[in-house]
Amino acid sequence: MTSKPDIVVVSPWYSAAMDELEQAFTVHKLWLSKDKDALLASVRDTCVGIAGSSWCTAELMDALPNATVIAHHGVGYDGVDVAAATERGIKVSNTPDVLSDEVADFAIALMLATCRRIPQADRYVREGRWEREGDMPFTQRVWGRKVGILGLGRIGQEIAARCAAFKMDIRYHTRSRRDVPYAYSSSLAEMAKEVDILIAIVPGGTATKHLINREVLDALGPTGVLINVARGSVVDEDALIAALQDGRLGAAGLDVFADEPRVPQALKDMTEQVVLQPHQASATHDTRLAMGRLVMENLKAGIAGKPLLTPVN
Ligand code: A2R
Repeated sequence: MTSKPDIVVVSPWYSAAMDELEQAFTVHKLWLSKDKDALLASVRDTCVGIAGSSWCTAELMDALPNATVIAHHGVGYDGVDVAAATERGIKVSNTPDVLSDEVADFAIALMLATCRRIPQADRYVREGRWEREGDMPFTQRVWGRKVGILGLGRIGQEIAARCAAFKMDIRYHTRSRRDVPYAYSSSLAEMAKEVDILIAIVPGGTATKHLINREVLDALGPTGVLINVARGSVVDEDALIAALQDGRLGAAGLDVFADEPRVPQALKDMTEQVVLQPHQASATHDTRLAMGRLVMENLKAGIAGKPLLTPVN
């Protein structure tokens, strides 16, 4: 029996997909290791691939000099030092497309939950307030309203298609205009001024850090709703908290945060105007299995010296 290639996995993903990975590779689990340096030293010469769902630094690459591929689990790869990988001749992949519909579904779910106050209404029933106090206060309409989408890539376009089914008036902001039947805004703040709901679905990283700042939040205004399914770094979280506390922003539905899994207490305390989710937009059985399998296929291709299925660099 030929031995299976050694790979190092930085952080885990869907367990059924991890099981399949272990059938194809000898998987060294860095996140479980008490002595990470010793683990890395033990596979320094034999490790041919790196995979993970969170980070990959130049230091890790240097500790595993025979790795030819870094297969990232997730479409956003802001935790991976791609420039360092490219410098070292290491190929990098991510998992686009297979999660686009799932994340788009979730963005719509979060928009509905936030505007129609579904978690709050659930609590209203459970806490006996319906019986004691009568009907709960009215909520905000979603269908037919103006929505602005920050980022109109693979996922953004799926969100837009779903918003169209809700008869919404759709605008978008990206750096370059697209050939789509939606109104383009060259300025994010201008778009925020025009819309009722702003949905963020751009990549993370320095280029998009704090794109949604105080100016944008104020433009969205006291009845405006922010939905973030992009990255926590895209929103200035302090400015968001202040805007919500001051009533300068109406409500927010957040699946991502600046320092996950830690969420500021101020956001947790705002039970009426904020809906919080634990970064779960793509987290269904089917989609996580598809993402895990794509990681595995990229690893196999990279190790065999073939082109990656979904290359980043
Ligand atoms: O700016 P463009 O024309 O390259 O459009 C991209 C847009 N985008 C930006 N828009 C405004 N300001 C920026 N600095 C900026 N940087 C990028 O985001 C494009 O329309 C969109 C990204 O689309 P895709 O690359 O197809 O990404 P996908 O698969 O839709 O995923 C988006 C992100 C992931 O990176 C995760 O962070 C998150 O959704 O789950």
